Amino acid sequence: AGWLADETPRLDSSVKGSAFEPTSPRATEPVVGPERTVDGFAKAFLDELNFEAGVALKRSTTTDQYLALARTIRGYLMADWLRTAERRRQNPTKMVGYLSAEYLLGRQMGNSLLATDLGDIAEQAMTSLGLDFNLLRAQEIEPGLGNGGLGRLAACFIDSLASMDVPSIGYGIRYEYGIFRQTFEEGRQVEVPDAWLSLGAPWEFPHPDRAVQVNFGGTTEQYIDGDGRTRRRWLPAWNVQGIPYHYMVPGYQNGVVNTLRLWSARATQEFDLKIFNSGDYAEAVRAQTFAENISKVLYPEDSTPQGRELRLQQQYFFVACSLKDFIDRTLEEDFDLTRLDERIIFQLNDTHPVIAIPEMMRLLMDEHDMEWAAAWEVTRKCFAYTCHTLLPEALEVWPVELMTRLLPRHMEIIYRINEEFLDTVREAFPGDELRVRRMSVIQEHPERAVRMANLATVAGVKVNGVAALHSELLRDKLLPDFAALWPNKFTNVTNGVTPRRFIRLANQQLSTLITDTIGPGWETDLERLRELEPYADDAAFTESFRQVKQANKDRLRSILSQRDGIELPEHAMLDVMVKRLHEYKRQTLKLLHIVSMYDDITSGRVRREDVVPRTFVFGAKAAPGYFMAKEIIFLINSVAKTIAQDPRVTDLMAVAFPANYNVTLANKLIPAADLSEQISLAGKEASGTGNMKFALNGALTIGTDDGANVEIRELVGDENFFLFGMLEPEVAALADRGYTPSSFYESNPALKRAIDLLASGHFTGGDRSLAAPVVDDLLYKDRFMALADFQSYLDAQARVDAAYRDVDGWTRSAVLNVARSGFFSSDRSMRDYLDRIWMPKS
Ligand code: GPU
Repeated sequence: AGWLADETPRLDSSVKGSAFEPTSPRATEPVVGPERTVDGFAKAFLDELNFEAGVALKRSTTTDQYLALARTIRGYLMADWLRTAERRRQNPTKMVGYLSAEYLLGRQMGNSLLATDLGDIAEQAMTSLGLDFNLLRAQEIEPGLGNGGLGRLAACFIDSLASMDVPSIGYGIRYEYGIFRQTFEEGRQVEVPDAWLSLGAPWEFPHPDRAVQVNFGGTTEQYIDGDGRTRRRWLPAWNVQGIPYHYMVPGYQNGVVNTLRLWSARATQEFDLKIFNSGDYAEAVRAQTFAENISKVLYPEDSTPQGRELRLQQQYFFVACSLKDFIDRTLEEDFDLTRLDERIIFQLNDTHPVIAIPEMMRLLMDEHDMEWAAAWEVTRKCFAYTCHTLLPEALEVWPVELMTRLLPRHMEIIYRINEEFLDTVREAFPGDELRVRRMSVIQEHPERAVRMANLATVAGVKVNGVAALHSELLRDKLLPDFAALWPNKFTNVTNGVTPRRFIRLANQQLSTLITDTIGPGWETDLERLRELEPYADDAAFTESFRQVKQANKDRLRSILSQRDGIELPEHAMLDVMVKRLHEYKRQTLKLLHIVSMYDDITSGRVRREDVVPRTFVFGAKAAPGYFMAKEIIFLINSVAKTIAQDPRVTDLMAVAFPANYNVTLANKLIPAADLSEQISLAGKEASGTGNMKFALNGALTIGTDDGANVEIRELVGDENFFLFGMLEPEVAALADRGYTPSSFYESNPALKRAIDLLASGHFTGGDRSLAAPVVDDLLYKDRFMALADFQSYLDAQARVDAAYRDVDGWTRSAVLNVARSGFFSSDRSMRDYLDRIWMPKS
């Protein structure tokens, strides 16, 4: 009987000791990694290749070799990983649970080599075996489990948490297909599925034995429990299981390896058993496909959720798995759940995981026997909410009809949370029913729906924006009623980026120059970059700095030539705009500048010798259903092609739009840039994080007074930043007066010429209709006021040209950008979250 029981796979990890192995003497036995020598590495590599993959070196493919190399490197991290986990378990303290539907990790190999400081050893070992190390590294398909800024921020944060040895765990979804691969056909975006797992997945550790069950659908009912209490329970209609996949999150050379736990959906045993019981094999397999769809693909909308049922299923799926996973962990130490907040703070990365709030209530009440009041008391201490937007269309709302059908018990709980909350509002603001309606978690029009941001704000200990300006606008414009009720709930944590990936890995030459100048250690103490300030006037240093920039440009030229067949001029200012394609980010404003420059040259309005040659680089994916974004991509490609074929301008300007901008390409592009374009309409970009990466790599910013640009400019100094455009209050005032873009077109000759040339069909093979969607939108709608900021932008670009002609002045500014941007390390962001939100010293 024992044998049979052991062979039955466990469905439910609430069985004690199955989700997390109990501590035993065995668990503390020392784990010894391979020897840290070239021979030791080569031997470990051959062991992986021969004994794990079953391939002889002589017969192995590049893929075999890449996989063996990856597995060898992770072998060196293993002892630290097990030790970190054991240390945390022996000394349970409050942890950070980062809940995020997206992690835009980027390639793992380089980061793991950096964390272990094994780069040289690995390279020599591969060379000793006659293998091309860089070719193997290039095999890795980056895990693109995120759309853009929000997902990349999550990846930077977990990197910092590990590098700072903060007890923490990241929870998310293991999408089988990440963000689509972008290709261009005749200048138009075509999406290709991102089968990132197809070559094998050497960085992940599946744990099917630790599966968790997740329920959906059905109804609820009242019943009397054993103690005679009236209670409610959920009678779900169907379920799936979540299989955890563990990823190592290595700290920077500190012996710490944290865990990222991503969930993958599988059909439950119940589905499998139906295969035998019903005899309807095909139906059972179909059901399995249905279950597995839940983690099949990342939704490619950035900041504009589409409200699809599968997306709500994804959100609940990963949140339910994660909460159960964590609660089981605390139960292992016989922890009293009424004190759960002493063990965890869950950070909600935007509204995507906010369904965790009613799920926590359900777990505590329905599964752990707590009363409403006690459950609410602890739940409201376990969550904090980060908002990443100001666009009203980006705030998620879920129709009550859908919510009731998919998660009926949660809908009941949300109603009750709302009832009690609205009582509080009525008490604080008697007779103000308009306010009550505005603040309600349930919206009535255009359809009854749950406002996830309101729910998060009601339940969260804190609500934060992601840059100083954004947090202010969030408090005063997006959620002012909540700020009036709970002024102390609102706070700011300015975003940051990890210097390990975005300086050390991306810009090795600059890193060496920095270390040679100020000594080591700046990678984990980025404010130390300040020590570079005096060198802004040091001839030898600035000469080296310029050489580094030129080397990065040369490397980029060769990458774009090989990767995309794009040939770029050797000496030109490199002007870069890389980010998701979105109207509020205003790629069209950049395009108008390019067209205007082209027009000035071709019409002879400027003398050729007065032109500062520029190379413009775009990188941007459009959400597949976002019509206007795709038209803008087409128009940029059309302009790029026309310019490349016009001998009147080819020595003075070039436009490159490499397809499939991703983390890997960002790492090559950003270090090469001279000018960083951050030109969103003021009040629309919550923060931006690309802007920080550029500044830290010595690019100057041309930007609006928006998001983190505000703080970048404050730190680097006005004279090292090209500010233009309306300020947010001016934008608001213009919107109130009524904005008519055509009046700007009529009254500004340069703008009129640029738009007329675009509209003429000059860039679209003579076909005016191809440019019309973008041009007409600009002339008659222009929701993000590109025309209103056009002249100011052109003026700022003229200042850029003048500044760039002064080589020494420009280099000085670039150095100061690096020296003064240490604030934008994600380590500092994590410190701020710890001090202000996660572990405040009350
Ligand atoms: N952001 Br909402 C996303 O990348 N995706 C989203 O769905 C939402 C916001 C971005 C903001 O647009 C950007 O300004 C910010 O820097 C980033 O999140 C990280 O906070």
